[in-house]
Amino acid sequence: MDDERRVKTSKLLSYYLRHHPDELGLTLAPGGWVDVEALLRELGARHGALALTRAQLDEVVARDDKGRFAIVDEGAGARIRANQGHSTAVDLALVPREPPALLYHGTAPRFAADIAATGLRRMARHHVHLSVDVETALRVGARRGRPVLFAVDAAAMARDGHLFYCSDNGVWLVDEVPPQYLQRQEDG
Ligand code: HQG
Repeated sequence: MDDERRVKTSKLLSYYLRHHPDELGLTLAPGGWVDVEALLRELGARHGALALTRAQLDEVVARDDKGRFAIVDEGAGARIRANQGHSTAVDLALVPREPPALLYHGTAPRFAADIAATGLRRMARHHVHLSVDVETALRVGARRGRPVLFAVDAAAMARDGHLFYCSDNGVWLVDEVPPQYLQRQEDG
């Protein structure tokens, strides 16, 4: 499968598995899982040009640049999910974990003043997304132009009772980051 089609398919999977499973007549089971066969059938019915074989789906999942999806293939039929990033109501069955002392968030200049004043909010997603390293955070922020970087004092937040989760693809998730735990980093 060429890169363009893989990326297109990954975006389509994100759309349905994170945000609009209902549009394919699918319901996310706890953990965000759906039946692979049902997904392939419904995708084929609605997006003929992008119809996928199971092998092609496996390739999209395996080669996704951010590990956005997981497939488990055991027992009663294979299941697939998006590892994080949902806006639709789903219980991802995440288990709280102790975060690294520092985490990072990259964003756009136009949001920086609000964030510094009111903290990070989860906006349309289930959680605020944080990165383990500066480079990843800058890449997330650069989706919206020149990135602005905040460091998050995750150790202090954890001490103060905030729960952190880590998705299977290494994104740290938290309900909110109040402004006192944020430190805007100098622009590089
Ligand atoms: C901003 C991508 C104003 C926040 C990435 C962000 C990530 C505020 C935007 C994942 C705010 C929300 C998530 C406040 C937060 N005032 N703006 N108080 N609090 N914001 O896309 O973290 O490709 O929901 O800074 O790699 O940018 O989808 O979050 O700019 O992992 O797999 O509101 O999405 O992954 O935007 O990105 P998003 P995000 P995927």
